[in-house]
Amino acid sequence: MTHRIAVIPGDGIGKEVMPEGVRALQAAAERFGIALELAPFDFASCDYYAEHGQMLPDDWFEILKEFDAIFYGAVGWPETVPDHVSLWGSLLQFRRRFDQYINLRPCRLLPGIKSPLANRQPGDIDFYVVRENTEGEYSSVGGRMFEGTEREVVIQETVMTRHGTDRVLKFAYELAQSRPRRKLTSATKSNGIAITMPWWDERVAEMGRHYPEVAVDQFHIDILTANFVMHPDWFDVVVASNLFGDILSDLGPACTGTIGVAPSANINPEGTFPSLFEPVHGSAPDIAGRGIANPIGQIWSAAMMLEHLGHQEVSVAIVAAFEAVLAEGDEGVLTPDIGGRGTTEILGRAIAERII
Ligand code: GGG
Repeated sequence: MTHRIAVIPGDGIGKEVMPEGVRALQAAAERFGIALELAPFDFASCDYYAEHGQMLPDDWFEILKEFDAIFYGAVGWPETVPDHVSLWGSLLQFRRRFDQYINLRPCRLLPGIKSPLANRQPGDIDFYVVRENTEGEYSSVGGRMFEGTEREVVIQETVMTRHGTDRVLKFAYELAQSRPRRKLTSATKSNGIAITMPWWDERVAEMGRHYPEVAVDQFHIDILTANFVMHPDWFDVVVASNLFGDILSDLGPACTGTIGVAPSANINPEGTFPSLFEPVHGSAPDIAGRGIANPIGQIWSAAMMLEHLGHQEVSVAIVAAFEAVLAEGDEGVLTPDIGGRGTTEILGRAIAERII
């Protein structure tokens, strides 16, 4: 069986880390005898926008729905396209139209990488953020009135549905139940956001009745971010709304030394539509074009994609490969964000060679 994968590098460092993600995928496919068909696309990028006046072709949904998975890099080039236009014109369309309602973001301190937090060793930080991915604070409900005048009014609604909330909570509870610690943390802010968030807490409690073995706690998002820094070892599975999950899944990897290694899976669990795999990081205009971006977030996302496609052992081999290269700690190989002098390509090649 051949897996058909749409490959979309996107913008900025997305174009630099994607070749290394593809290199790892091809090395793994060759070594484990998996048939992959990789189809590159230039849309969902600000370069495409510059040429066509939109981020995606009109028939993007018809094109991409035929694939088994989408492998994405990063979006955004604010010099040419405002960030909200590029994001809403591409990645958020994919998440919504393909009903990728789970955004699964592992956060793990890897061997050889120094956490900025004192005295943290691999094993001390190992949790998942499960982010609601199609509604919540990322709604397009709202508008502007009296633009540019003294009376200007801007409104944007948070949209939470029982259907959308319960399905992400169910996924998070199932994940927590499958892990040894069986612990779930809910991110809330029900003291200040006094309509949607108390309701979120009620749904967490209601869903918990089906999972009596899972220990549940909840924190307001402000103290939760502080506890990510002070006590990252407390967490096992953290479930959060769209915005809170986005923030937590940048902060978590930052506590593990670099956001450059963090992967993510935008999953449509029913398999009705393709799921999408991308690093957590964005296009990073500040370092784009220098060839120094860390490719591990993209490579780890490739591992998550292969696991999703049923190749657990290949996924494990890819993770083992980058862990081995990190543990060796060769400064000539590692990228600058993790203390080395290497390039995106040098690190990517070293990892691909280690996939066995
Ligand atoms: N590879 C992820 C990426 O490009 N992210 C850009 C971004 O700003 N994403 C916001 C989000 O995930 O909601």
